[in-house]
Amino acid sequence: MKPEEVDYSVYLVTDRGLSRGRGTLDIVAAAVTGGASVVQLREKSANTREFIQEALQLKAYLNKMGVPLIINDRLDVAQAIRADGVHLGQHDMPIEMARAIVGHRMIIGISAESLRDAVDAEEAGADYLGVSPIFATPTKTDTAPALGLEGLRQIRRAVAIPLVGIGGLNRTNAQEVIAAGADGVAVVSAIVSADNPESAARELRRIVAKSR
Ligand code: TZP
Ligand code: MG
Repeated sequence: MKPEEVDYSVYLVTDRGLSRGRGTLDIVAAAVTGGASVVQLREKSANTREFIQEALQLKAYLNKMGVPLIINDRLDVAQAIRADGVHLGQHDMPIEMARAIVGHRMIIGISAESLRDAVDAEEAGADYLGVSPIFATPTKTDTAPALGLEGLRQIRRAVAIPLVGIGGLNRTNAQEVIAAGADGVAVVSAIVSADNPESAARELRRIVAKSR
C-alpha cells in the first residue's frame, strides 16, 4: 500500500501481554472487523523467529482485508516479510538510514516525543508520525513526559504529514484528540484488553469519523 492510501483513523498497536490470553491474530481480526484501519505488530519479547511467524500470519490476513501492516522497531523483519511499513522510535535506527535501505518501497513512521522530534522526522522524510505519549499510560512507562492536547496541537501546526496520537487514548478522549489535529488514534489497551475488541474498535472508528 502506498503511504498516501493509508487511513490512519484507528491504528491498532498489538501487545501480547495485554491481550488476556487471546491470540494476536484473533485480536487483530476482531479489531479489523470493527474498523481498525492500520495494524502495527509490536513484539517486545518474542525472538526473531517468533516475530517473523506472527508477522506472516498477520500479513496473510491483513492483505486480504486491505489493511496495512506496520512492523515495530525491526526494519529487517519488515523487509523480510514485505510488510507495508516499519515504525521507528527515537532509539531505533535513524530514519535516514532506514530510508537509504528501503527507499520509498516502505512506509516509515516515526515516534515523535517532542515538537523538535516531529519537525526533524518530517524533514527527514517520515511518512507519518506517532505523537507520543499524549497522556501517561501504564502500557508504556519509559516514555517522555505526556504532551497533552496542547502539545499535540503545537505539533499539528508545525508539520503537514499525517499523525496519530498515542498514549492513554480511548473512547472517552478520542474526540478531543482528533479535534486537536490528529488524523487518527493509536491504541493498545483500549482494543487489545477490551472484553470485546471488535466493538471497541467500532466505537473508536465511529468517534473518529464524527470528530473530523
Ligand atoms: N508508545 C507510546 S505510548 C504507548 C506506545 C506503544 C502505549 C500506548 O498504550 P495504550 O494502552 O493505548 O495507552
Ligand atoms: Mg521502538
